[in-house]
Amino acid sequence: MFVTGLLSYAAYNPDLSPVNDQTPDKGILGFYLFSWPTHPYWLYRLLQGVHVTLGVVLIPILLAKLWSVVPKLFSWPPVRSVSHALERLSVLLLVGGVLFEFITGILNIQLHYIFPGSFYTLHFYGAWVFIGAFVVHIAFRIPTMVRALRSRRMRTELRTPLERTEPEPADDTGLVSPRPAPPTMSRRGALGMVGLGSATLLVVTAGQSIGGPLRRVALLAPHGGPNPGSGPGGFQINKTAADVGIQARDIGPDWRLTVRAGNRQIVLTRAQVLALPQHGASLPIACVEGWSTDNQDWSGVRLADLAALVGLHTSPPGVAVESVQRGGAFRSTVLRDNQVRDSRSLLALRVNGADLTPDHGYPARIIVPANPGVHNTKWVTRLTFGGTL
Ligand code: HEM
Ligand SMILES: Nc1nc2c(c(=O)[nH]1)N[C@H]1C(S)=C(S)[C@@H](COP(=O)(O)O)O[C@H]1N2
Ligand SMILES: [Mo]
Repeated sequence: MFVTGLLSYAAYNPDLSPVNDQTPDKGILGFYLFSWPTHPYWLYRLLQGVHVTLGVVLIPILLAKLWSVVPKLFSWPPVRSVSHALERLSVLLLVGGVLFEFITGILNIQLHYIFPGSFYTLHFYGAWVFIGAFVVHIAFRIPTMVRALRSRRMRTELRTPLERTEPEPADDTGLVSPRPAPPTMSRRGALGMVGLGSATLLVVTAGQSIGGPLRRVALLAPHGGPNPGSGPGGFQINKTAADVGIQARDIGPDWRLTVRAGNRQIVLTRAQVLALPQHGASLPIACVEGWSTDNQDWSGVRLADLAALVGLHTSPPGVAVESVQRGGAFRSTVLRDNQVRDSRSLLALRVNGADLTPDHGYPARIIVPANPGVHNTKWVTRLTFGGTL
């Protein structure tokens, strides 16, 4: 979770802040090691699909794990010595951190996309708290873990029915009851229940990321599930034009595209943009919330060709993108030079053989391979090459 989470963070191109990443006071935690690539085009779809699907599938495992140590969490007296106090503190950060990450993550994918407001920042800092505490916890617990796993064989355990289920032998961990009641469930029953819970969550979630026939059973998916409509624009919509207050006149005949670099600027009507060389690219939309569309056939003008229109014929720089959308978090973004230079990176005018629908970003939208959906700005009106916002 931590690795795919940090990769999602890197995919925002956080160095292009303050537009792409508005995490306050991130300091050295806000590091990035590389420019986010455009190959393979499905990279972000895979990584963020794994982050969110794995997160959902881990819920029963997390709950079972917490249940198994519950007596320890409330042991009395809470602190016995300095080293005990430190260990308790690390457990507090570990359990608190993981619950916090799961709760914020699930709220985000189920209820609301809130960027760059508090979710993104809280989940980012929560991840660092969690991983710090996790590393400390593992370092202290590895010997116990190895001993416990070596003490019995998985195969034997799975063959033991309820009537032959014995309590744990007494030990000094404080987790074994001194006066165990008769078992009500075998260990295999407990494992099976958790496994079945996870498998069920996998089935009702994974389709939003994997697509294909699995989409039909993605019942827990608020966006990536079945019934995204029909026709050329019949794929998932994150925010509709109405949701974000796009008015008919913003995207009607008066719409213009402004392309700038330094003090060069050109202004084009949609017909003029359509008269430029049109290129196709088959690419998905992969939202940071983990859902994604199957590949769609986009067509439009290459970002590199638009850079050339304002004099940047070789090695174009990055581009600041602005939408007609007035308020809200999605108004603008910055794409980096490697994204502009990829020949599949388009200012798309059409999808699946028809004009974009208003909800998919008509008159023009960004589509860039391996780009998080959030950076594929809809209703684009201005591109500033080499510019920041
Ligand atoms: C220990 C558990 C977890 C860790 C360490 C973790 C870590 C991270 C990190 C570092 C990021 C990138 C920074 C950010 O965007 O804020 C991230 C993003 C994200 N995580 Fe998690 N995460 C965890 C659990 C979850 C769970 C359970 C879910 C939901 C099922 C989830 C959903 C998300 C989403 C939707 C994003 C993208 C947010 C955005 O870019 O706006 N995470 N995660
Ligand atoms: N202007 C603008 N562009 C936007 C958004 C938005 O709300 N406003 N949503 C973004 C997000 S989060 C995603 S996932 C994609 C979704 O594109 P779609 O609705 O065409 O599937 O558009 C992106 N571009
Ligand atoms: Mo998104």
